[in-house]
Amino acid sequence: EGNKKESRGALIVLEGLDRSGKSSQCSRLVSYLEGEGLSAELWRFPDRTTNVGQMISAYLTNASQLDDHTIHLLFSANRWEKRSLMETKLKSGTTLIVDRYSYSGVAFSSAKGLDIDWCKAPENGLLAPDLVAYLDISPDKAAERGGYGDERYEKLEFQQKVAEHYKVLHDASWKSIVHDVIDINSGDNDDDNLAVLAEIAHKHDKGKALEAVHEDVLGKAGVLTSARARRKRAAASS
Ligand code: Z5A
Ligand code: MG
Repeated sequence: EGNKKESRGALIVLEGLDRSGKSSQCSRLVSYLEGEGLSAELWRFPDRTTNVGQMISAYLTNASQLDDHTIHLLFSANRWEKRSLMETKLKSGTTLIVDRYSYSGVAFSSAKGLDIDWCKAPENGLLAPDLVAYLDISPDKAAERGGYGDERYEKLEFQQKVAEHYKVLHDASWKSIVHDVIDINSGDNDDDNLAVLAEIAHKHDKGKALEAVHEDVLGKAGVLTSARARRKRAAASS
């Protein structure tokens, strides 16, 4: 029993604006963890392979129109349809590195003007991440990265609103997230930061029971201190 609990995988979520580098960092992290002999898988939301995912994809590519509430619930349903597989994988010891999760759900829909509590409600009961790392990039800088594609949300003005709403989430309920995760994305110290994320993956696979399903997924993020921040602290105290 005790052993089972100790060997569960960690649930690690990367969040951020379009082009913040989530997909790049997620796959680097998975390779890194595999290199350390850990079982790790890369997941992403939306998962466009399911029926619900195809409806989402059609909406994002402007092939269909949907009411804002409807698409919000579809994004959430897309996570719910994956919940039990997610739980099985984690309990069997696989660490999941997830590219976007509930935080995107709330930030994007509330950026359109939907009530934030209404947006959070359908996320209640999904599995709580052990860590949410927010890749903080300014919308302008993100836009410079090869320009946006032509999906529905890929416009500077809307990304600026989304950034504000991620910040609202952070201030209101993401208290435990440490901002300096950010420099995972800065180019320098990149490998250090991967190591920090990996360390958290290791720590959490021995940590709390997965049964600790969150009441409110938006209030239960883990803490990450980057290698750079730790060095800064060490330098200051010596
Ligand atoms: N959405 C929602 O509304 N509700 C929900 O519940 C969920 C999502 C889950 C589709 O998401 C849309 O769905 C998304 C949110 C909404 N809309 N927007 N915006 P998606 O996951 O399919 O799309 P995305 O992740 O936002 O787009 P992306 O372009 O894949 O971004 P990324 O994964 O963060 O970045 P990347 O692919 O790693 O890198 C982007 C480019 O930047 C690429 O050319 C890289 O080579 C470059 N890059 C990456 N890192 C760097 C660094 N460090 N320096 C320089 N250049 C870099
Ligand atoms: Mg991506």
